[in-house]
Amino acid sequence: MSASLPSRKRGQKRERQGRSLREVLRILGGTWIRGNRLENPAEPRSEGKKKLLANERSFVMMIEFDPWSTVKNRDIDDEGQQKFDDIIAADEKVEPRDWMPEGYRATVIRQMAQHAHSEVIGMQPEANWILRAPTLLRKSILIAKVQDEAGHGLYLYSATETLGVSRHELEDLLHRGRQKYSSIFNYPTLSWADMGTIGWLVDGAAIVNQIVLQGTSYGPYSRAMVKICKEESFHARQGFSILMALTSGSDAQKAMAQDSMDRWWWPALMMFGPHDSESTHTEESMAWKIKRMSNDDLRQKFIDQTVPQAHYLGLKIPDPELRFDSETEQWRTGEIDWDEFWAVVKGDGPLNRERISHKVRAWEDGAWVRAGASAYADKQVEMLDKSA
Ligand code: BYC
Repeated sequence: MSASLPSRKRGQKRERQGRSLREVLRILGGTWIRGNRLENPAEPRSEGKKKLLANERSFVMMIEFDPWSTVKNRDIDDEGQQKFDDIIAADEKVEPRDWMPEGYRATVIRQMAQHAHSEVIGMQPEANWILRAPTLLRKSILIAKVQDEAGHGLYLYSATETLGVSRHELEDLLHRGRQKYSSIFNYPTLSWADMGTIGWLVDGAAIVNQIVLQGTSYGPYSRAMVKICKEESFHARQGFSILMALTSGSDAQKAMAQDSMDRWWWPALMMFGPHDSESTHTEESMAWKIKRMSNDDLRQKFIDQTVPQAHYLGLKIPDPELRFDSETEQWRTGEIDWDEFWAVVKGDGPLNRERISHKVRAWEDGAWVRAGASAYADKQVEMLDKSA
């Protein structure tokens, strides 16, 4: 896909900056502050005042949110814009110290936050099977995998923090349903075979996407991807190993593996997002080199690598229209159920409510740990001050 830089036009300040502040906050899922009033752009104005008290905390958070500083500086940066354009054109990395258009910053925050949330919410379906893993070895591997996902979330929240937004703020947006996480984690894990299928298909899809994201233009995101990809490849292999064991086992084990394949195949294809023609962000994100391949191209890459693996396992792909196109040497699938996809993305999947309420509960239950850690950190600072 070829696209020119969206913010390149000179002499048109507003256009060059890409989006209005209201739009930036909408992308971030944030709150709009007008004078001393606080309101959510998605809600009618009359609700604004009522929200003031309820949202006091997020008011403070949004004030601290760095996009404001970019917005304040919106008129001063022809030189910054030129440097930014040069970095993108030269395929170099944009670093936190660099000036960047507010639309770029907001898009990177949105994507990285969504990615971090996915890693963290993604722990839930697998944690469900830690107590029921069939052997001690499988249990310890699964624990290590789930722990890795927490680590991935932390790298990604840390990378996002370099853009002036804290993990706490992002989690708050997630808890209030203002930011998303991957649709795939709203499906239930009904059997042990699902641990294999998640590793093989879900981590497999994530790797296809993330290998390409190593080349993303935002430096901290790109570097986080390198370590994450290494760990994800272990995850995919452990999933494949579970399925190898099941598909070479008893008839009941084979049936369990096939049932799992039947349930996860289509949701795994949905992980890559809507068709390019329906994708809101792809064109701009590709021009800014945040995304390096489009949703459909990544999905196709995943399909082409996965179909032969399914055949090797002796699993049937639940798609009567699947066929090999010998001209392009690619596997062609039937159409994804986009109604299902959008229902899940909009919060109506099988487990959306459970996933978020579990996450919020865990956050609330952890309040005493955070309080203890802060008190300890304050004490350390006090002691350092005294000894200085
Ligand atoms: N689910 O314009 P588009 C893991 C939204 S975790 C939910 O194409 P974009 C693992 C999209 O946000 C790895 N929402 O978007 C962890 C947008 O809505 P907004 C997870 C989706 O961003 C634990 C709208 O639809 N990987 O491996 O250009 C255990 C239009 O879409 C989805 C990542 O997060 C979806 N599937 O492209 C095991 C990868 N798809 O924001 C494993 C990083 C689309 O305008 N993210 N939407 O309201 C990306 O690469 C990109 O964000 C996407 C979407 C390709 C996913």
